[in-house]
Amino acid sequence: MAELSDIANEFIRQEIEEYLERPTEIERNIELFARVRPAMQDIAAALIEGEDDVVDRLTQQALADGIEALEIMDDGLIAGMGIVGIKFREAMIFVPEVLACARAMKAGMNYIEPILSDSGVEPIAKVLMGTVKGDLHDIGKNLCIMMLRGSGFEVVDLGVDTSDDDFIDAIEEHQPGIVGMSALLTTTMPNMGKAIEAFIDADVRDDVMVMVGGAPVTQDFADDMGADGYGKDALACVEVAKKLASA
Ligand code: B12
Repeated sequence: MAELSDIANEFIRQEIEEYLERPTEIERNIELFARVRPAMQDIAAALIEGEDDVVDRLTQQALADGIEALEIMDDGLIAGMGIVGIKFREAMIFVPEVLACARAMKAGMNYIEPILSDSGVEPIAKVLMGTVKGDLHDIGKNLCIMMLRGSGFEVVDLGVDTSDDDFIDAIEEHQPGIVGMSALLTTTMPNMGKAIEAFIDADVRDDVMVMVGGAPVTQDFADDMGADGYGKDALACVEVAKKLASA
């Protein structure tokens, strides 16, 4: 079993010590960061700090040093984002910090995405994501999309204020395995259930798995509307999508 002192990067050691509380998450992150090479720890640290220019530079450097794009994504960017997700869940950081980290992730992914799409890595599944009709909140949806893409899903982003017809047209056009819907307002939450009913009427419900999320959405609400999955945050979104993709 790895020890905290096995992690070369002092900032990462401090993050684990100061911010992680759940024993399973502490253990998992110690094992992870003790295993990854120091250059990847540095990328993760810069991402956690929201330093997009540093992530940009270190990602380019790592690629120039011959490190595989997949390794940089998994061991640097996603590993760092894992800690960000936990800190956000525990209200240790807030939206502006998460957005800075999201920008840093994007700075690295700008170099990684074209290489991965060229290298023939098969996407796990295709996911359509949209914020439902009447709702303009997209920060959470965009975080989910970023985490999904980072985890090997192909994602079609339908944006905000997505009508039932927009979803249905996109299902017919893109033939995704999974449709993800986001809602942040109690007034727009019911539009998720209405969209599912519209999928049934349009005879496309059986073609897709539906996952839902957004701050006011709960597992009970998801069950009541007949969704196949619910995730409370971007980490859970990836877990749910993986489950639905293999169902
Ligand atoms: C930022 C914000 C805005 C921004 C949105 C900017 C943007 N580009 O998104 C602006 C200023 C535009 C805005 C507008 C409004 N807002 Co606003 N807004 C917020 C605020 C402060 C943060 C939302 C956010 O981004 N959270 C951070 C993200 C990361 O979290 P998240 O969205 O929950 O997403 C996570 C999970 O839910 C999950 N998830 C999300 N989607 C999905 C999808 C799937 C499939 C899965 C599995 C998981 C998942 O994963 C995400 C990442 O971890 C919230 C308060 C709050 N604490 O939620 C109010 C809030 C949502 N807004 C509110 C209101 C009332 C409004 C307005 C009506 C205000 C007005 N009078 O005009 C308008 C509505 C506009 C509209 N038609 O949509 C209320 C809603 C109240 C309610 N009960 O319905 C809130 C709760 C504030 C409050 N306490 O009153 N808002």
